[in-house]
Amino acid sequence: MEQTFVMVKPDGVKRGLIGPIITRFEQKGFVLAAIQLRSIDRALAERHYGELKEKPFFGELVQYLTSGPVCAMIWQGEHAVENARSIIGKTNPVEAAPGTIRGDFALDIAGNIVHGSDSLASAEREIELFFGGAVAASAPVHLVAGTVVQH
Ligand code: IDP
Repeated sequence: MEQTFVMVKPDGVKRGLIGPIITRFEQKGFVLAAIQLRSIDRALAERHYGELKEKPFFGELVQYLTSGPVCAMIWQGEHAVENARSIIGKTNPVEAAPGTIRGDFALDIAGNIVHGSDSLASAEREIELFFGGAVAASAPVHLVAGTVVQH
C-alpha cells in the first residue's frame, strides 16, 4: 500500500491545527502509519527542501520550518501521494479550493501550514529522512530521544 509523508508545519502546530489536519486524513480513509512531534534543525530543513535551494524564498522557508515544532507523519492508502495532495490543496492558499486544508485554514503561501510529498520518489526520500524508511501501519512505533524504534 502506498505511503506518503505529511508534515504540519510550525504555524499549523502553533495554531492548534494538528487535530483538524489528522481528522481530514482519517476522514478521507488514510491510515496513520507513524507520527512524531519534533523540531527541525537547519540542516534537516535544507535537506528536506533541497530542490528549492536556488529559489529566492529559500532562506525564509528554512527559517519558517525551523521556527517551532512540526508534526511529521506517514499516511498510508491507495494513491496516497496524489490523494494527500488533493486534500491539502494548492501551494498558494489564495488558489487552494475551499474544502482543502490550505483552502480552509491558510491565507498566505509563506505560511501554508502543511506539507505533502509531491511524488512517490519524494515520499520515499522524505520518509527515509524523517523516519529512516517505511514503517508498517500495524507496527507500534515509539520515538525515543529522537530515534524511531519499531517493534
Ligand atoms: P508544495 O509545498 O505545495 O509542494 P513547493 O513549490 O514545493 O510547494 O514549495 C514548498 C514550500 O515552499 C511551500 O509549501 C511554501 O511553504 C514555500 N513557498 C513556495 N513558494 C513560496 C513563495 O513564493 N514565498 C514563500 N514561500 C514559498
